[in-house]
Amino acid sequence: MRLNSPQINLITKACMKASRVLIRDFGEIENLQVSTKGPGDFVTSSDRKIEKILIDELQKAHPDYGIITEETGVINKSNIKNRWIIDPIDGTMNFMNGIPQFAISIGYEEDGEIKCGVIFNPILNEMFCAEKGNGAFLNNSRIRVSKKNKIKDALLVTGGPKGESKIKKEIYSEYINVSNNVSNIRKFGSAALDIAYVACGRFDGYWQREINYWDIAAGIVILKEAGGFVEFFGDNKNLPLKRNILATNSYIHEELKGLIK
Ligand code: LIP
Repeated sequence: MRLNSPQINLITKACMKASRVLIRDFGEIENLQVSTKGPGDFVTSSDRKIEKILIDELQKAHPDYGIITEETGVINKSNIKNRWIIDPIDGTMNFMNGIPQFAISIGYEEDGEIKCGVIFNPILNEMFCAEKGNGAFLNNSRIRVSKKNKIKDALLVTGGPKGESKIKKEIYSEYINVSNNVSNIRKFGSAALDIAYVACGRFDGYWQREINYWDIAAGIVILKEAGGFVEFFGDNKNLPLKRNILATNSYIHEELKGLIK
C-alpha cells in the first residue's frame, strides 16, 4: 500500500488492534450483553469496548485532537481543526444478528475536510483506505469506481429510514421512484461499507437521508480517491451531525440526483 501519512498509519494500527476484540466478540455474539440506546437503535457492550480501544490508541499520539464518535459523542470540542471521526461498529444491527456485514470506520478531518480514512470489515478481512491525493485501496490493490453511465443499468445501495425518522413516507416514495428507474437496489445495513463498495465498483451509487456523519466520514475520501463523487443535499441545520448523501461513480450522478426530490 502506498499510503504513508502519520494519520493513516495511526488509524490503520488502531483499527487492527480493535478488530481483534471485534472478531472475538462476533464469534461469541450470543453471549454479548445488549442494551437499549433509543428507539430502533441498539448498542452492544462490544461497541463501547471497540470505541475505547480506538480512542485510547488515537489519543496516545494526539491527546489534543477533537474526536467525534458514535458512543461517546464529542471529545476536545474546541479543536475543530484536527478531528478523528469514529464509528466503532457501523452496521451494529448486522453485527448483533450474526451477519458479517459491518465495519470499523475512522476518518481524519483537517480544517473541515476528510484527509484520510479507513473502513475495515474484519470478518472478510477487507480493509478499504485512502489518503487525499494518493488513491484508494482495498487491502493492497488500487480500487476504482465502476464505469456504468446509464442509470437504468445501475445497481444502487441505500439505507434507512431509522425507526424514529419523521420523513419515512418521503423516504419510501423516493425509494419507489429510484427503484422504477434503475436496474436494482440493495440494502446491506452498513453505510460505511455501502460507500466503500461504490468505491471499488461493486455498486454504482449510494444515497441515504438522515445518515450520521461518523457512518460516512471515512467513505468520503475513499470514494473520491477512487474516482467517485460525493454530494450532500438539503441538510437540516438543526441536526449538524446528520447528512443527506448522494455518493456515486460520478457517471450516473446527475441522473440519480434527478430522481431524488
Ligand atoms: C447504521 C448504518 C446503516 C444505516 C443506519 C445506521 P450503525 O449505522 O450504517 O446503513 O442505514 O441508519 O446509521 O448505527 O450500525 O453504526
